[in-house]
Amino acid sequence: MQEKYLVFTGRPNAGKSSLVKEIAGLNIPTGKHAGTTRKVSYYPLNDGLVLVDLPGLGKMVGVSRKFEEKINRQIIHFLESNKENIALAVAVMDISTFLEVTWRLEKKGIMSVDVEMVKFLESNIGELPLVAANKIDKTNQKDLEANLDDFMNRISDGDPTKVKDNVFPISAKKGTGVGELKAAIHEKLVAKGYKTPFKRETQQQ
Ligand SMILES: Nc1nc2c(ncn2[C@@H]2O[C@H](COP(=O)(O)OP(=O)(O)OP(=O)(O)O)[C@@H](O)[C@H]2O)c(=O)[nH]1
Ligand SMILES: [Mg+2]
Repeated sequence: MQEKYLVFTGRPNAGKSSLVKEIAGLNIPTGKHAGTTRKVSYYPLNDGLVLVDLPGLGKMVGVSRKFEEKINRQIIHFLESNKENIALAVAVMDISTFLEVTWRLEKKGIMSVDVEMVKFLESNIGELPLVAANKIDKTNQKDLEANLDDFMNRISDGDPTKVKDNVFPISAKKGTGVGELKAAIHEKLVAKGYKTPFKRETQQQ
């Protein structure tokens, strides 16, 4: 039977692997520098579902430009060739630096990779992904709200009410909000027929 995927996407260093660790209780490598996860990594869950921790899409530290491009192509290839097999996508982003990074890129005429990723997943898979707005512990409430508002405006083309239920402010490091996100992932998967995706006995350690 064709495997189905619960996939975690995002820029390098966004906190994808840290979140996967928290959500699925897996002991996998995380790191200070962008580019820790260097291959598409598969972790079987229950019900024929496989969790996929992707490398980061974008600039990595400590690898050649050629290797970085190869990995970036692999990520896009995985997402495009598996669009029928992706049960659910979770786009992980660093919300604490969102506006700062977005403005810097805009000056160079480049669109935010986080916004682009959400839009790409939405059109590729046919539904809005869940979004883990991570690293809220690194920002204050006022900046967090400004960053979240701006991000939600951008991914919804100016109608944030359409997307707000999909966006979860979290700290993978401290655990804040992770329970709510996990519950939302669980609920979406159950609605798609995966009854006990996170059941522990069949999980890889
Ligand atoms: N302050 C803070 N740091 C975090 C949080 N989540 C992850 N980090 C840190 O961010 C760094 C990157 O975390 P990873 O989980 O390796 O990120 P990743 O997205 O898997 O990165 P790549 O595999 O390189 O694409 C590590 O130093 C983590 O400890 C968070 O919520 N708050
Ligand atoms: Mg990683």
